Amino acid sequence: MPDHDPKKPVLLTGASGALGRQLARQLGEAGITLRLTDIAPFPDALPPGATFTAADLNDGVAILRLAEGCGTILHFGGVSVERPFEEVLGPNIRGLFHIYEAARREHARVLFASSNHSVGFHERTEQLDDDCTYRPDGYYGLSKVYGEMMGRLYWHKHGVESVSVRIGSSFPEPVDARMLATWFSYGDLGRLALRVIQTERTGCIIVWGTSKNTRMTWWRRDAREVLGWAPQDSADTRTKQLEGVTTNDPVVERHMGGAYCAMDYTRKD
Ligand code: 15L
Repeated sequence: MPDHDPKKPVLLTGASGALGRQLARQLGEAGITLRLTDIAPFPDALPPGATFTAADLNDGVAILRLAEGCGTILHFGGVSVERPFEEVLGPNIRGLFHIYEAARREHARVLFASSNHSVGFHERTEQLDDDCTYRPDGYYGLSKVYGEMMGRLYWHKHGVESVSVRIGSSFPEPVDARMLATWFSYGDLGRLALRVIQTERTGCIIVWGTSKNTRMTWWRRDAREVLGWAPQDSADTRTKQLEGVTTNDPVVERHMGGAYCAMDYTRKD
């Protein structure tokens, strides 16, 4: 397997989304050469040395071309909330295959933006490690399980390295009681992405994407020491203001995935 080269360009998919824009800014400031792509136009000024090319994840040839010469692919593209199956299928299932095929051809590493919704139906009283049972809470969460599994397939069969980050809630600030556990600051996300680019060898690993939230913890062991990364920010400072910000839906409040679990929920017992 060729050595990972952190100086090669980095392909960032989903660059025009909320997290993509944050990463473009932070990684641009860190001197990373970025190749940005999204189906939607990039709304900000391009970071120095960066290029933007509009592309659909369904277009395998476009993705292969974009990845040419890249050492890392930060995959934040695709459907990022619960949607009907047919809408998830193209970008998140076929598109993910295109990303991993490109990584295989370029011997590139993948950061896969996975989600807490891959394990959303676990109850909030549990403490999960990275090897816990998958419990997707919708078609979106199911596509994240598939993405993590795709990483394993390409690792065992082709030696493609990947870091699946099970992102909690990455927003400017925590806004409700659930986010006292799930909040992931933009700064912690950016520093994690930088370590994924710079680490010599990662293998195929999973990291919980949350800040240093100690007031409420659902997620424990993972492979972060491989990256030498630890979160610095915390939702703890907002505990008093947010602990009462809950819903009156027992399905939402019982499960880690919150509102996603309650969408189209028809179980009676
Ligand atoms: C996600 O995976 C979504 O992309 C984001 O919009 C939030 O809903 C987040 O999960 C969350 O669970 O808070």
